[in-house]
Amino acid sequence: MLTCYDIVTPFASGVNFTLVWERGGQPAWRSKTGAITRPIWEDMMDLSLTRRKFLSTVATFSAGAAVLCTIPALAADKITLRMSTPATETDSRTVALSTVFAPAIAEFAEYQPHYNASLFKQGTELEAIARGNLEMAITSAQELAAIFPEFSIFTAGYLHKDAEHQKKVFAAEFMQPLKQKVEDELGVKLLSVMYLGRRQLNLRTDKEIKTPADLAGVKLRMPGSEAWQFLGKALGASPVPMAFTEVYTGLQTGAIDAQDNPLPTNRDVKFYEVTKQIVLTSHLVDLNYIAFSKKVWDSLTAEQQAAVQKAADEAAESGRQKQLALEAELEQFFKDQGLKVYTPDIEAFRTHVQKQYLESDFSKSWPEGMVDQINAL
Ligand code: KDO
Repeated sequence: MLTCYDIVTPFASGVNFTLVWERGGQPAWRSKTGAITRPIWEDMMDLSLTRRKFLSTVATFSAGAAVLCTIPALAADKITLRMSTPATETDSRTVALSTVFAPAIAEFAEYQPHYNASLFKQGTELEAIARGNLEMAITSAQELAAIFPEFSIFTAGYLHKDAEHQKKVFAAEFMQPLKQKVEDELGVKLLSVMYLGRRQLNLRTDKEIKTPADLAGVKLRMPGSEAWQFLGKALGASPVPMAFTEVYTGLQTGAIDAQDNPLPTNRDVKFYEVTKQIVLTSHLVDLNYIAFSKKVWDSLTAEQQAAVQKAADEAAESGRQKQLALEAELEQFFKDQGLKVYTPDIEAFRTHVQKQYLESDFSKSWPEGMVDQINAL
């Protein structure tokens, strides 16, 4: 129990009460002797009293009574931010969150990461946040597209140019209504964009892949959602849905012939141990968003919100720089592991993939003129 301040209440003038906040409980009035305890809402008629309202109440009352309130005792009552992801704890994005994001907000929040989809299955995190069962996730445009079809624009192959372009798109004016919709309708705030990297094809077979036609019949694992499956098809392969955490075994047993992920991911989860080649298609400059519960966001003070936003942006930047550096050096690493690493006919892939997207139902949901706006950035 945290004892706070001596204040004179407007409800019991002349009587000196101590306002107490019980950890995980409710604020209450207590007499100097500790004899009377009654919930504050009996006085305030406010059943939805939050900690934030409690603080402002204290400020109001104390101003009237000219008694100083000190807040520090309440700082011990931190919020918990559970974050669920299929990624490992050594992934650049998760490292950035635990080493940059978490310490920056440690004063008022306890960051609690859960890796390898150990808390929520890949693709179910947004719903978990919406239901109040999770506070944070590293989500994808493909997952958002399953709820808001217009997000499929960011899942289209060969659209984003590079990491900087992703940042500009996320910060662009035209992005605002989309972010707002996710906030209003799902209760999820997209804080910042994280760079996952250029997705490359990674096969357990050694047949050379030069054009989309060479992928005919290749069982290419893609994550579960429709937008991901479409990308696999657009590349010319036969897409197979499979969770990220099952891919290594899928490649090892031959349940799938190939998977696609950026080079840093391929190294992080050791896909090179069970594959023979990496084809540098760079078919998707992939991103993730730092997703944050709107309900939790609304419970924070303006200063705390600013701190969370800043911490998220700094973590995203730190992760981005690490991924870029890794991408630059890993080609040699895979060659040293005995894999073939080569560039196919990129123009053939680009033309094939872009045509499929423009002719698809996905493109019908894209906001008018947005492809041009993205290309113009
Ligand atoms: C994957 O399942 O292949 C993928 O790369 C999809 C991404 O959106 C993201 O979920 C990622 O997995 C995980 O964070 C693991 O790196």
